[in-house]
Amino acid sequence: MTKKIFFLFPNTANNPTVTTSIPIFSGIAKELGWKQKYFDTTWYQKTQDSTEGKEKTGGFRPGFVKLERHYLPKKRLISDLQKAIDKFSPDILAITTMSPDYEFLMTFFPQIKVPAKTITIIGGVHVTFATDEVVKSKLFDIACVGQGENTFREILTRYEQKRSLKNIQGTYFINKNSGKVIKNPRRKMLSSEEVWKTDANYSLFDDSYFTFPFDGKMVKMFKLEVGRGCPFNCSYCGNTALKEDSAGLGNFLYARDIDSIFRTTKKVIEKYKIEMFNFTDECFLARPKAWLNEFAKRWHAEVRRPLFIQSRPETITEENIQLLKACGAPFVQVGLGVESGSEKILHEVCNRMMKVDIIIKAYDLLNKHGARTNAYFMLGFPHETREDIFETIDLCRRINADINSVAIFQPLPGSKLRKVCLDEGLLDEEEECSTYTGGSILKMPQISAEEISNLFRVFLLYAKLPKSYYPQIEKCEKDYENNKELFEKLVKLRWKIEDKNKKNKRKWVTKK
Ligand code: B12
Ligand code: SF4
Repeated sequence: MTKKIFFLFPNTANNPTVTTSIPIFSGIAKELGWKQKYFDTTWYQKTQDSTEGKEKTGGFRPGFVKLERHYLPKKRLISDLQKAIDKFSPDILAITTMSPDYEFLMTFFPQIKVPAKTITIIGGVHVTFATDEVVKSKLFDIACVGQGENTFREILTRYEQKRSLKNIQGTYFINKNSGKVIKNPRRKMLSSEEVWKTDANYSLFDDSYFTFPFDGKMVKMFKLEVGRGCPFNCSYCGNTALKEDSAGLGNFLYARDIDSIFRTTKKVIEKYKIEMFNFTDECFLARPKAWLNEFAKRWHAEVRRPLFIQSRPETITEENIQLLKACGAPFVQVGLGVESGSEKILHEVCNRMMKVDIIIKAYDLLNKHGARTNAYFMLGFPHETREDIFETIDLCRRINADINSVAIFQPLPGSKLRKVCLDEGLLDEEEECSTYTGGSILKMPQISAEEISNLFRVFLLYAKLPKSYYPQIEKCEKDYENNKELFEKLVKLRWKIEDKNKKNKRKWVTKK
């Protein structure tokens, strides 16, 4: 009989997300002839909506949320999921989670009655970072630690062959009744050739998963994996922890095989009429030069659609900008992690080892060439003071990026900075992380969580309006309840200034 697999993604965001892993696993299941069903929590309203949060702070344009769809009430989630599982009656239930997703999963999954015959397997970075916590829940039969491609294939193959699932490398096997756990040895990391060997299957996802608001209209956009891993070691980032986790097991940095990139782009352009590509690679320009040149040549010849990339400020050089131009895309949006304008925070807390000067130079160069720019800022770091935050605000004003994303620091499981927070008594182990717009969960002597949230709300007003507005902004910061009208007036003014600013920017001229 055909075997059946049910994929579950407890998406914490109120916008459509295709995880990188599920299409890969779906491709493997398809190859092995399994029937598949997909369920995610995207369309159920969450308690915290970071999109709305960003609109309120002027991070997104007013009206952005209205462009999005209508959501189902959260209370329907349990009954809908239960019905879907009962109807499909899967042999395997496979769940993927990052830490916020896992916390969300725990708000509803314990109430789901999984059929007795179904094997529940869970993986994702949260499982790698917090394996013991996942195992202790006694909700899963198998926890996958680290990369999952070969582990997943082996689980499905053994299941079909009616072989034991107890001793598969890269997994913890859990007896849900007794709580007894078999900790199997880790699996070697995949070679570059192996990573993209599987033909990822996107057929579980309809058009709505690729439709996003962009510049006031809806566009078809595809998140494309072109590399994995990052060579840097920032203390707040999961990449640093994953690198350490893979030590001694093999490769950690991957540049995707170029042929497989173009096979995927062709496929999705045809199937979903994709207009723009957003690379999931966090440091695109750190890939090897020869690879980047070959990529640019082929993008120009075969795709030539707009590109969204992320990189590090140090990688923004005249040479790399020419390389981006050589892709022939009508525009390129470059997102850089800025995080802080305080070198104390960048060096001593974030381990970013970067001078503020380098950040300024990177944006000046991108602005000169007319690239679209995105800047990511964070506030609420351990040891950060109000003065440090104002250094970040000043930097935001100086670099003049088109899009500014502001977040509140969260001590995510796996990150080095979480350990620092715990060691220094700034964090209660049981405290759950919030979304990046939700608020600080640290207890710090020099600044309160309330002050961080207040500064977060008005960050972009301080950064974008003339300094003569500071007394008015400060009123909104310190007494928002009694100054909501003023706040809205200032947000509108901010957008007016941004629009004028945009017109003055130079155009991105591509290579013909
Ligand atoms: C691309 C990316 C995204 C994409 C896609 C996310 C996704 N779910 O695929 C987007 C932009 C949507 C995203 C969003 C967020 N992200 Co993100 N993201 C990444 C990034 C750069 C790469 C992830 C990736 O695609 N890796 C390749 C895939 C194949 O790996 P993988 O997902 O880990 O899966 C492998 C294994 O974990 C395992 N596995 C996974 N699931 C399963 C399931 C089973 C059953 C099995 C057997 C195995 C298995 O096998 C897979 C193949 O090897 C990572 C950094 C990193 N290096 O991980 C951050 C990262 C995962 N993101 C992170 C965060 C915090 C977020 C957000 C919460 C941030 C926010 N703004 O709120 C949101 C979450 C939104 C949501 N929808 O839930 C953190 C997570 C830290 C943590 N402790 O959880 C990371 C580590 C970066 C960081 N700053 O530290 N993200
Ligand atoms: S450069 Fe970015 S992706 Fe790399 S370790 Fe630092 S924060 Fe993480």
